[in-house]
Amino acid sequence: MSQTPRFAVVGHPNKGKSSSVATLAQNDDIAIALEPGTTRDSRHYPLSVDGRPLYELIDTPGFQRPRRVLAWLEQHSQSASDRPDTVRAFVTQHRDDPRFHDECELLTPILDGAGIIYVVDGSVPYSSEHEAEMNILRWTGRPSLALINRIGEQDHGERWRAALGQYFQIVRHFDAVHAPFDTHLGLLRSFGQLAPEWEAPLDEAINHLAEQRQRRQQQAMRLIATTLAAMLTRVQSATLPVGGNRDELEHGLRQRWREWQRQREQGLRRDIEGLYLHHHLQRQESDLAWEPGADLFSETTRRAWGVSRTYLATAGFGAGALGGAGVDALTAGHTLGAGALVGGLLGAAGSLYYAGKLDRLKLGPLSSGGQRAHFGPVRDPQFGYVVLGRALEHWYRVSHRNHAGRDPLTLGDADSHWLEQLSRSQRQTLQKALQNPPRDDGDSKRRRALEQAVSECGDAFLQWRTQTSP
Ligand SMILES: Nc1nc2c(ncn2[C@@H]2O[C@H](COP(=O)(O)OP(=O)(O)OP(=O)(O)O)[C@@H](O)[C@H]2O)c(=O)[nH]1
Ligand SMILES: [Mg+2]
Repeated sequence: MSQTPRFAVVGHPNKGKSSSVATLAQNDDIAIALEPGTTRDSRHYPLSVDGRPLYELIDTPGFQRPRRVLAWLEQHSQSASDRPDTVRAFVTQHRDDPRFHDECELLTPILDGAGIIYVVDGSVPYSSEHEAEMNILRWTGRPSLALINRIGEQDHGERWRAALGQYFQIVRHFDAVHAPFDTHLGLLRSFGQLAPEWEAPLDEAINHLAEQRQRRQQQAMRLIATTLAAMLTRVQSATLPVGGNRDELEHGLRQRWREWQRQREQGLRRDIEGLYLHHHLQRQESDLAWEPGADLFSETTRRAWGVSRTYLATAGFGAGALGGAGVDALTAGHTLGAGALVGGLLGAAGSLYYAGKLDRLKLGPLSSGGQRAHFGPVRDPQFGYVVLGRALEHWYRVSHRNHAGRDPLTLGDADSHWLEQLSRSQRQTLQKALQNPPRDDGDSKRRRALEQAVSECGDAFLQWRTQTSP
């Protein structure tokens, strides 16, 4: 029997059952709420990769009358050998009894062959009121694992562990909202230990999920590179009629150019969220803003930070701001703490604001009279760093967010210190790629160069966050 492993997630009301299902099934459609009794009926949530189901989780309502149920079972059982049948008989007899609706809902998938995942809240003290439901679950005779999910601050995990260990084959800690991806995989490995026939499919599931995570990162970096190319090369055009007001036209084009950039960035955010199956995520992020006077490579900023021109150039940044001098040409002494300063410089100026140079309005003749006016593209590669930093921060947060999370995703100013993880040659490659973005779909050499540079940035960002996060 090579069935997809199925697990019914059961427990007391309001202990994080739906949260555990949402995270492990990567599904943010599932209702999660502070009120007990949010889940009324059992629902199946398969997790598939490339259309292939790997395992299935079943969200269930919480136990309502476990003592009454256990009393009934004890009355109707002759010996330990008939206990699973007695549970089945209970469900058959009470299926239409509204008093036991929740118990019948949660027991049915278990009787149909699902494994048991029993969820408790480890932040509240253990109490024996759970014993009736744990007994009922034991009576089903199905493979079982308990999860200690801490909803609040306090930790009563040890007492819980002592009690749960008497009823369940395996006991694990799992924070459905915050557990990192590796912990999800570790938990799946534990599921595989519950029954011999589940081991191979769950090992396979783990491999598929790990590969999928790698693939998603590559896809995300490609999406970011494509967006960067579009934003760096954007030209806004319009027709200036004979006798039209040039300043007015330029002002209008500038506004439209900025609005287009904002929309493009928002589109990227949604694409990345879609890639990671976060369809209902609420995001709070300041729009990309253009602030006069925040020019990162202005003389004032440079002096304030005590950075030399040589430093800026050798660190691989700001070559564009140095009168177009090629990065390769500049190799002068750079014994200073280059990385730290670059990070500091970019970080301090705030990643939110961009105040670099835009081409002025360009005008060309039209055969029908009037002139064709073009605004953009942006010329300062600093713009690329701002867009890239914001995009990587968003990608990191989305890719590390569990599907049980219901808090809005708040993105502040991105910190640019991740740039320090790049080697000097990687910085230069990045700088070149941002200065020479692909201009159209056919520009494959430049496109590949930008994709490669962004992909290295993704790894650097990840490395940096792993070092800085607790
Ligand atoms: N901080 C934190 N909160 C959690 C965690 N798990 C659940 N919660 C919160 O606890 C509350 C209940 O979570 P649910 O997942 O809806 O619980 P449930 O067991 O499915 O509840 P019912 O369906 O009502 O029985 C929600 O407000 C969750 O956000 C967790 O691991 N950490
Ligand atoms: Mg629920």
